[in-house]
Order: sequence, then C-alpha cells, then structure tokens
Amino acid sequence: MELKKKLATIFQQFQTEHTFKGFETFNSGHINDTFLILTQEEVNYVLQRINTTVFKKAIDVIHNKIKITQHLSKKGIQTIHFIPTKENSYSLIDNDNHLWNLSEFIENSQTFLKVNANDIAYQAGLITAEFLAQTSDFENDLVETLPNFHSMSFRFQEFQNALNATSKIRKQKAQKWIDFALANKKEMMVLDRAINQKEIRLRVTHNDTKISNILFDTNNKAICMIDLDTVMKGCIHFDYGDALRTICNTTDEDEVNVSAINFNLNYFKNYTEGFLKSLANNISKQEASYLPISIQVMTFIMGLRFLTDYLNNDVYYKTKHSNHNLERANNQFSLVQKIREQQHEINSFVKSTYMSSCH
Ligand code: GN1
Ligand code: MG
Repeated sequence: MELKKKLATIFQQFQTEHTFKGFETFNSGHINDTFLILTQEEVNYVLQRINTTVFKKAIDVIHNKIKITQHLSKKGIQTIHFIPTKENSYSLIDNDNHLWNLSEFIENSQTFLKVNANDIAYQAGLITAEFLAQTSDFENDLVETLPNFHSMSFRFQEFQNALNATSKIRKQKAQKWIDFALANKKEMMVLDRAINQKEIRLRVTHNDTKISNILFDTNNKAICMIDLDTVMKGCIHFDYGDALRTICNTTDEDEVNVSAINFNLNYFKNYTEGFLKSLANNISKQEASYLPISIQVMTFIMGLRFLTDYLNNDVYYKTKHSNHNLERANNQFSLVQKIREQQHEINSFVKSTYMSSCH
C-alpha cells in the first residue's frame, strides 16, 4: 500500500477528532520509523512504527512508555501524551505485524541534531537529570524490553560472537578497532563492576539521551525528553555519558573525517552544571565519582555496538552503505581517545561541581 494511504488508515484507528491531511518523515532514528502527521484542522501528531525485529517485546515498550508518562503527568511534569486507539489500546498492530503508537505533537517545539551554544548544553543537562529525578520515586516495575541493553559484558559477548562468525574481509577492514576494543575491555567494564558490587544503584533511566531526543521550545529552553522507547532500569551514568557523547562530539556520529573529532569541554561543563543542579538531592558521592568515566564508557559501548553490527553484516541499525557501521565505530572510538586526553580536567570539574551543587 502507498505510504500516505497506509498512514491515513493507521491514524484513523486512533481516538482523535482530526482528519488526516499529510505527513512528514523524521529521519534521525536508527531503528524505528517516526512520522509527523498533519491534519486538516492543523493539529499535528507523532505516529511511530516500532521495529519488532529489534524490539521483540514491542507491547512492553508501549507499556513502559505509558507508565512513565502517566507518572510524570500526575506530578505536573511536562511530557509526551499518548493517544489510545478506538478500541482503547495504546498500540495498534497492522496486517504486517508492525506495532504503531500515536502521541500529540508538542507545538512550537524543536530538536537539535548538534549543539551550537553553551546554553543548549546546560538546558540538556537540566532536563535529562530532571527526568531521572522525577522518575526516581517510580515504584512499579518496568519491563526489561531489551535485556542487558547497556551491559558491557553482554555487548562484549555479542562482539565476540560476531567476531567468530564474520567474513575475512570485514574482519580485515575492522582490524584496527577490533584490537582497540579488546585492549580496552577490562577498563570499560567499570560500570558493570560498580553495579554488580552495588556501589551504584539501579533506577528508571531513559537510556537514549542523545541530543536529538530532547525537545526544546522556540526560546531554546528544554521542554522534555522524547523517544521513550528504551525507558528501563539503569544507572544515571548511562544517561549522563550518552548525552555527553553526542553533545560534546564536534562532529556527527558517522563523520568519516576523524581529524575533525574533538570533545568540547565547554559543552561538557555546561551540561554537567545543569545535570548536577537538577539531580542535587538525588545522587550520592559514590555515584558522582563514576560520572567522569561514564563518558568514555558510553561512547565506547556505542562504538562496540556499531562495530559488532558491521561484523554481523549490518543486521541491527539502519545503514546507508556497506561501510556505514564501520564509519560510526571509527567515529565513536576516535571520540573515546579524545575524551581520554581530557579525562583529568573532566574528573576535577565533576568533583568540584558536585561539591558546590550537591550535598
Ligand atoms: C539507536 O533508534 P535511535 O536512533 O533512537 C539505539 C541507541 C543508540 C543510537 C545511536 C534501541 O537509537 O541505543 O544510542 O541508535 N537504540 C536502540 O545513535 O538500539
Ligand atoms: Mg531511541
């Protein structure tokens, strides 16, 4: 079926009083498909198709999203608002077994693919930590929709499996980063160890805090987190490190010119100030002590996942050409090296900001 007709058919099955007029495609996601739905009445919606190959428990993804947004709404915190179908379900399964969900589009909002000002980084820090602070009292259980999502040992296991099965040519092309991954394994397990030893606690985390998943108003003030697909249990370090991985990278995630890659310390400082301001009463000294290294760890884990997918012949992420995942791995691992060069400064800034903004 033609896409426009298909989207109109899906949209009509949700509880809205508006009439489908057209659509636009959001291009930034690596997994799911997301569309802006335009209506005759000029009220817009966001319609999302969940990739059921990646999200085997897609129904539970919706369950988690509904639970968390209801929790936030009840507290008067601005968040996404999901719309039920005419059959009173928050998801719809189409004839091809794809799962769809619909939410209201927040008007006068914007997202950024790149940060271009300190204040945007500061706002991003405030809002990612506010999400953590406002969900820290959430008591119901969220379903682990993608088990071991940010577990480094799990990601290394998957990498090892891919390495054992990959073609000679892909292995050869990726050799430099295969060696890099293996050489850094022990050091990059630091968050896994801290979790296992209960030095840092598990709580609700967003798990995909890249800058494009933060909604801003037209005055560049952060409104709320979007893309709640991976909301699960995790530690604050996942969200802190993942956000900085994209905010401070001076290039795009798949930029091939690695000499252009740098870690922007000003954005790091602004983000960290905002983050610790919102999380002030909700973070222990021990948790704070793992924030600096989490920036390397989260950047590394993305590099490892892109590399693994490259070795697996690109079965997970959407790719535009056959080297795309290798280029992404190249970018992320190069960024890890850049972060490393500034690690001392990162450590002391987090420490002093924690001392001044948290008790
Ligand atoms: C994926 O689909 P998207 O772009 O929201 C991935 C994240 C990665 C991100 C890298 C479910 O997110 O973990 O950080 O790509 N999501 C899943 O840009 O694997
Ligand atoms: Mg996502």
